[in-house]
Amino acid sequence: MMTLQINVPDMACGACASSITKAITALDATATVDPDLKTKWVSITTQAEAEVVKAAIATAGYTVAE
Ligand SMILES: [Cu+2]
Repeated sequence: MMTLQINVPDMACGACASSITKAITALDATATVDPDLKTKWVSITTQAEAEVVKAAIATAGYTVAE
């Protein structure tokens, strides 16, 4: 397991946070996802690769900041 910090600037509300959380738990059911709406950073503890997690967030319709 490792903890990723991913910046998602267009995560605007609880529904966004929920969509992002679902997208990540869909690829790793054991993942812990902690979205912070104020800072727009998502803290994710997961076995999945960072690039795979970022791709899942993008597929859910959100832009991942580099
Ligand atoms: Cu939203």
